[in-house]
Amino acid sequence: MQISDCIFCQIAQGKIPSETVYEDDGLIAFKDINPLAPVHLVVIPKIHLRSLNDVTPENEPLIGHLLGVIRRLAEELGVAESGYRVVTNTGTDGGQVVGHLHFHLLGGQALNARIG
Ligand code: D5M
Repeated sequence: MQISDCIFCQIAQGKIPSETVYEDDGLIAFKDINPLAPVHLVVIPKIHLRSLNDVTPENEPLIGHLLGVIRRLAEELGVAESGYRVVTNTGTDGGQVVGHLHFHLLGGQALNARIG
């Protein structure tokens, strides 16, 4: 697949619209198009990494920043105290559909074991 065909790269570049809730130089967070919970965000690094398997030591500060942003978003969206789930599906067996590293932030209800 060409990176130019990557749907999340196109969202990061503003070429495809999304319901963005947070953006900075390194990452963007937007509402999942097919929400599985009252709060369901997708948080991605803007650089194209196919999955967690692609993360190198050089990318680790960015991923640490991403997790910090998720924590702050959980607080802002009012789910921090009640609880939430962060999921990154990786590869075929992990159920990854979009081949650009992304983290799901799910919350706003009691999550059963299958959600995410
Ligand atoms: O999940 C990929 C997730 O990405 C899935 O929950 C739908 C979401 N998705 C796909 N396209 C869009 C757009 N255009 N906007 C918002 N959300 C989107 P995974 O199974 O982890 O690969």
